Amino acid sequence: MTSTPPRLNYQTARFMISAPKLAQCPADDGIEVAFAGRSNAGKSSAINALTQQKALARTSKTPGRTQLINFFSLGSDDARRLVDLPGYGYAKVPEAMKKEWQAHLAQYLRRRRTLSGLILLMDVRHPLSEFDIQLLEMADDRDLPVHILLTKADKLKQGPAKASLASVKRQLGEWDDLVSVQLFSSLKRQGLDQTYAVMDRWLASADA
Ligand SMILES: Nc1nc2c(ncn2[C@@H]2O[C@H](COP(=O)(O)OP(=O)(O)OP(=O)(O)O)[C@@H](O)[C@H]2O)c(=O)[nH]1
Ligand SMILES: [Mg+2]
Repeated sequence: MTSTPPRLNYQTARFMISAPKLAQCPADDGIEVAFAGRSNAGKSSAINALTQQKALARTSKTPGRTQLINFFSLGSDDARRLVDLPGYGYAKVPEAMKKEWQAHLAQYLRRRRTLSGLILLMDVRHPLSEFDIQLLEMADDRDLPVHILLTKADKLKQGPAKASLASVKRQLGEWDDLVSVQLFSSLKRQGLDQTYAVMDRWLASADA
């Protein structure tokens, strides 16, 4: 099977700015696709794999590393952006701080007009946490399309990975008009084409 190259050149992504909360984000013009998920799910690794840059988004063995909303722009203007959102659910973070990050994340998801799609990452071995479900509900409230990446697919054999995919699809029953799902591995570069197709659809609109 030959794969069609992505329409947008994701390799041109470059770091723009980090914002602690919605008020400090860049002007709400253009189009954004945001990456959300539990701490350690592989958000930063996925952004690096998709943009073919080793260290664009910082990855870490220490969960909870990405605590800011990080913006990356594509192409020569800042009209199309990828956004690395703070991870949630890291056990060792004090409860008050967790609540604060979740509030900033929720504000971004609810209010950001230019957000045109959400890539929601979940470790293929631990999908659909309580907060993942809350994000799906927030997205549903504003009719925001969500594409789920079941990450670290390389950690499972093909059979169990497919079983996890089928199980998540089944559980998403009520949301299936807005939500799609696939297996993904940054390490093995598995599933990139499928993700590009979704991102292209969200980002390549002429009115950015
Ligand atoms: N085996 C495997 N490991 C991965 C994959 N993607 C990420 N990892 C590892 O998982 C850990 C966390 O990855 P990150 O990309 O930093 O995760 P994150 O979601 O950005 O984490 P926070 O910024 O803490 O929210 C790192 O040790 C990565 O090397 C993958 O596809 N396969
Ligand atoms: Mg990160």
